[in-house]
Amino acid sequence: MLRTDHHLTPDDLAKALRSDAAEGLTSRPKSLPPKWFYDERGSELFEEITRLAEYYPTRAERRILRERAGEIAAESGADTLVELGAGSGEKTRLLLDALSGAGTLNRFVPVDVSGDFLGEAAAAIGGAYPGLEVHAVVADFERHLHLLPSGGRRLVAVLGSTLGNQPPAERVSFLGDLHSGCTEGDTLLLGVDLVKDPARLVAAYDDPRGVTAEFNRNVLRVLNRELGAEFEPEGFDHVAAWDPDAEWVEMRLRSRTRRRVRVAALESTVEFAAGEEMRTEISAKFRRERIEAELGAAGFSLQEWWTDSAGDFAVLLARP
Ligand code: AVJ
Repeated sequence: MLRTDHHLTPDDLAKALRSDAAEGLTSRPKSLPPKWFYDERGSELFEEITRLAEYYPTRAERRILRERAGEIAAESGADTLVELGAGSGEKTRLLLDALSGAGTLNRFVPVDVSGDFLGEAAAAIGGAYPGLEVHAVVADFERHLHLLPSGGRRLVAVLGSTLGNQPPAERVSFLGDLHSGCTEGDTLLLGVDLVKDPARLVAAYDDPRGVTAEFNRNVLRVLNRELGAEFEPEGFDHVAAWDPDAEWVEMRLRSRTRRRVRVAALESTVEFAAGEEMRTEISAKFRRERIEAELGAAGFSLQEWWTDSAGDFAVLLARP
C-alpha cells in the first residue's frame, strides 16, 4: 500500500534554487539557504558527519528515542507517523516499532523535497512493515504543510534539530503553520539541540578531518551543476562560529582571494572581496524556556521534555 503525492516538480526546485541564489548572492552579507546542501553527495557527507566523534546530536537523539519510544507511542496514541524531512533509518523505525507495538499504527507519511530519496525510504519501510499504509509526500515542508494528509491521530515528527536551521521569526511562523494543520488528537514530536559549551558546539561543526568543510563547500558544487556557476570550491575556507547572542552556530564560506564568479543561469557575475564570508547555515541551539515560549506562541503546549543523560539534546512532545 504505497502512494506518493507530488507537490514539487524538479522544475519547481530549479526555480526555487535560482531565486534563492539570486537573492542570497546579492545580499550583504551574502548567504545561501542550507537546504541546498543535500544533493546526493551532500546527503552522503551529512551521513558521514553523523558518525563523527565530534557530532553528538544524532547519537544523543537516537539514545533518547530508544529510551522513550514506548512513552511517545503511549502518550500520542497515534495511528499515523508523519515525518518531516523523512528518513528510513533507525529513528523512524524506533517510532514505527513502538507505535506498532502499542497496536495503534496504520499509516506512515514521509515528507521530503527529494522524490528519489523518498521513493527509497518509502519502499524500504513498506517492505519492512507489511500492511502499513505508506503515503509519501514530495513537498517543501516550509511551504506545503497545508497539503499533508489529515485524519486519524497523527504524530508529527520534526527530528534531527531540523528546526534549528530556521531563524526565530521563520521558526515561529513554521510552528504556526504546523499548528494550523493540526487537529485535536495530533501530537508534535520535536528533536532540538541544546545550548552548551561553545567549544563543543563549534567542534561539532568543524571536525579535524574536514568532513563538515566538504559538506559546506558542496553547496558551491550544487550551484556549479544546477546553475552553471563557476565557483572553485577549494578557493573557499570553511568557517564555523558560535553566535552567543543569537545562540546559533553559523557556517560560512570565506573566499581566500578576491574573485569574480560567473553564474550562467542568473546571467550575472558575483564579486567576492578577499576574505569575504558568505553564510551557508545557521543551526540554532535551544533552551527549554525558549522553545517552550516559541511553541506557546504558535499555540502548542509542551507535554514532555526528555534529554540524554549529558543534557546535550532534547526530544519533546507538544499538543496543539
Ligand atoms: C541536519 C540541519 C540538523 O544543523 O546540525 C551538520 C546539519 N550542518 N553539520 C545541523 C549540519 C553541519 C544539521 N541539521
